[in-house]
Amino acid sequence: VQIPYQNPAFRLLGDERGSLIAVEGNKDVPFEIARVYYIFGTKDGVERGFHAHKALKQVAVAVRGSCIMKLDDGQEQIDILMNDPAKSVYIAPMVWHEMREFSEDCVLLVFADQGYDESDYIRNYDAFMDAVRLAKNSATALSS
Ligand code: T46
Repeated sequence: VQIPYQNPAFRLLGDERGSLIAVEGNKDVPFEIARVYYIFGTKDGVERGFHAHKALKQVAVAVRGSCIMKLDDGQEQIDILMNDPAKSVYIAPMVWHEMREFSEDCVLLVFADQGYDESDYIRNYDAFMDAVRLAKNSATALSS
């Protein structure tokens, strides 16, 4: 799979009291952290996401419970089971993503390198595929 989604596992700082994970920008995630948000209380059967970001870089982690994250770079698709607070997924720019099968207790924590900007979203799959093809064609033109 070519989609570069695997972030190294977060370092577990545990002792006899339990576990702790610290996340620092440019260290545990590959960017300076500008925004953190979390998704929780997702109703049964709900699917979320269904967009790509033009430039935003994000790292997501299910700190509690589980869900499935689908990543699609326009060529390949992969389903990732997110169920480990130490394992995160990198959502690169121009990767279409969908989340489904949220457990009732799922808390999906997301670190992002920029503030919220609706104009950075591509929420239409055909428009996403057009942008992927355009980027591929201009890369081919540049290399020839
Ligand atoms: C993403 C996936 C993983 C804000 O006002 N500020 C924010 O920082 C965010 C993230 C959302 N919003 C507003 C925009 C919508 O009116 O909250 C509402 C729900 O957002 P959305 O429908 O985009 O939620 P998801 O779960 O489909 O997508 C979210 C993030 O928006 C998105 O960037 O990559 O989680």
